[in-house]
Amino acid sequence: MPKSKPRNSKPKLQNDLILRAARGEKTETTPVWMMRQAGRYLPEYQAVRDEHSFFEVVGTPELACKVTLQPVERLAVDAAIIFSDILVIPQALGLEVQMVPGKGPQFPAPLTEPEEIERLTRDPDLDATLGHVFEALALTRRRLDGRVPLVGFAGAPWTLMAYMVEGGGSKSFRQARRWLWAHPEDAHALLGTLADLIAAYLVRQAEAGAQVVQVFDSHAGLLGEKTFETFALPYLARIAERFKAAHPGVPAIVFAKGAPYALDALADTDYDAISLDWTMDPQAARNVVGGRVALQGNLDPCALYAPPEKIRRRVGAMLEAFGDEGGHVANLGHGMLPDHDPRHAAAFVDAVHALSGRVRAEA
Ligand code: 1CP
Repeated sequence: MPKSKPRNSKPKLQNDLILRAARGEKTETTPVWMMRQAGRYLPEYQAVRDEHSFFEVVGTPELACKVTLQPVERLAVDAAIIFSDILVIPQALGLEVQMVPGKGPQFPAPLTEPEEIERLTRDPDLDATLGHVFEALALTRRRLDGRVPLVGFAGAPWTLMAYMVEGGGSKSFRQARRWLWAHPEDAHALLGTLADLIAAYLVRQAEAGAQVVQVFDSHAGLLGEKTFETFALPYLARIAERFKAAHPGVPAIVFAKGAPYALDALADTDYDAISLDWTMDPQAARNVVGGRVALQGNLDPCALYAPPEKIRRRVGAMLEAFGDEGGHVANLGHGMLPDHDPRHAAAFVDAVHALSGRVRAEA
């Protein structure tokens, strides 16, 4: 039985590998977690989803906490990531988002034209709209009891704008990209509103208990170098600057998927680490960023369809490519997929632990 503690005491962190690696330090072993590590590939997550809708889980701290802990308990990953979604920010701005089974998120009334920006709630009260996320973070931090750090996150301005204008997932996000050329000033106004809110949201997440934060620019790769520099980079930089000014000791990670051309500029922002997708070569990335930032990633999520022995070999190659100078957080190059086998996720985590020098403690 755990000893009882005074209600507000902060339990000591027993595993701070990810905090140190994200700051660029050399660690005894390489920390590992997976984007979308809580989700449909886990039967225990499916069991919760059989009883509750997606946004019910996100909106109920007890349930969000429960599914956040599932991969920590099953897989012994080195970080928990709070169960939520990037689309809670558009919701806080007053847009309705529905999770349609088999289709993903859908906005019944997207921002089809710039005049509709006026429909958004300016300056929403974060505690009133997203208080459930802060409560989930505080609860999860207590239940983790210092086992591993808790990661908070938000979507990046461009990625959120892409969903808000397009109305849902899309291959090309043509409507959202149309805005950048047809209505650049309105696009900048929307991106600025999003950046201010996201920065404030991440600051509050750290106050509530997040010990690392990650900004997901999942659709950065749709932009191209110049467009990224104009419509994504300044807003990503603003978020990091505000966040680090408020929480200098909390590592901030940025994931600009599909945008290798962004590495050099991102390394000059205030992010501590850059997450690489699986198409990026770790050594080439290291050559570009030098010692300016730590790196995270980057096994192809589809490599988890290979047999466990092959996963282990690929993990070995990945660790070698990132080198042994430290400053590496192992992860996938994008999220877990719904038909992944949880045993293969375990093979990935165990291989990082074993091959980077640690013998996994027997459960
Ligand atoms: O039915 C279900 O259970 C819905 C599946 C699901 C899950 C498990 C969605 C819908 N969101 C999530 C959780 C989620 N989303 C997390 C949880 C924490 C974790 O374990 O990692 C995180 C970090 C996200 C972030 C997120 N949502 C991103 C960025 C990361 C990425 O994968 O690129 C994006 C783009 C979204 C939007 C979204 N939410 C859900 C879906 C299916 C999508 C993608 C839609 C699309 O573009 O087609």
